[in-house]
Amino acid sequence: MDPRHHRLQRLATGSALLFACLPLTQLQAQTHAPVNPTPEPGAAVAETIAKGLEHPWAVAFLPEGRFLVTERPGRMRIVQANGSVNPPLQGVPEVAASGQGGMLDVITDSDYARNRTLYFCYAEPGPGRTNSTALARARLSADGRSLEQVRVLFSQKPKFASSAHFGCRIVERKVAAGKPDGTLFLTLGDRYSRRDDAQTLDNHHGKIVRIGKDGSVPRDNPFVGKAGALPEIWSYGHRNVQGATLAPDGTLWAHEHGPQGGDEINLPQPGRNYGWPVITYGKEYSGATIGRGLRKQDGMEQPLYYWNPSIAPSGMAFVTSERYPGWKGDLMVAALKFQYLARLQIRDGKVVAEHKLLPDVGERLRDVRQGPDGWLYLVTDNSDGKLLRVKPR
Ligand SMILES: [Ca+2]
Repeated sequence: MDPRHHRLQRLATGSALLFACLPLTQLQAQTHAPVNPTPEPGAAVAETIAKGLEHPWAVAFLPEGRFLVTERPGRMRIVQANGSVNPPLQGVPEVAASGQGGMLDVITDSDYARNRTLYFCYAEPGPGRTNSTALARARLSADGRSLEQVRVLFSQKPKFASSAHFGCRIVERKVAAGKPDGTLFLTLGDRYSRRDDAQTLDNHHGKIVRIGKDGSVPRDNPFVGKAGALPEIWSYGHRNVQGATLAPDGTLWAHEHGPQGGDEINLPQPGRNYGWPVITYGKEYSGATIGRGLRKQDGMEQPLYYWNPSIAPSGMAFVTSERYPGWKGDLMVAALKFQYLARLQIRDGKVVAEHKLLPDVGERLRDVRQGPDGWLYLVTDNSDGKLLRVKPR
């Protein structure tokens, strides 16, 4: 192994110990430094609602306590409140189900009770072996058996032959007083081998885009009318964003997979550059530095928080309910790599503590959402995947 890599590792370990010894007030001053997670194996339990789901990727919520779950190989199913799993919905488009690609995120419209509308994203097949992430709108049929009026609102450009880094979280934007503004955020990965594209605006690799619910481009998007820039782009310089949500104040929060180390949380603002691959707190999987090995550069945003080692985050949700004593306002992040649910305490807009919940689930966690009943729900990334409800012990 590269001796420089050993030195970096020693340095990283040294800083982690230093930060662990600092009181919380000083941690806040260390804006971007990771905090040592505190294991809390006894703080929560996971109740199994349903199993036998094949690589479920997302869970959304329907009236009467029902769930809508995607399965990565290309299906969407309703899970009844009692946990019984319906047959797959009819009318789902063909997906490129390979590697990380397939049927990915789903959300329901804020006015679902009246319009039965949902939005979903997936790996959309293109010519040859190419694909890219697409965002579609559909209506659930009155009998709950099929998707109707399926319409693709957006397709990531360019299509590219890769089975990795699709991003693919959807967030309905809400502005003042929780009022929807008629637009959706969609997160898009860099397709793994197109990382440099994340720094140029003539493509959708490594971007977060904002799209009208009717497929239009919002006129107040930051690059509208700018020569050479695609007008859907909201923010850029991202690697692979598999978690995004709105904070209670309406701010967009997102996390993204770093390479080896350097998973990040960002608050993507319009027109800003989040740095990948020019700046990163991670390294190549070989241990080599990425680019010039920079962590900061003018004109590029620092992450709010980062993980080193990487936890491979997927899904995120703020606790806004009263279901969990002491957790209100905390940010929950599901982890694929170390198979735990992270509870991040936020003070003055900064992460001041991280707690590791549910280490005993023993499966990769793909999504975390808070349901309309105030409980947190998870799906596990497994060929026999589960839908779980989190309860305080
Ligand atoms: Ca970054």
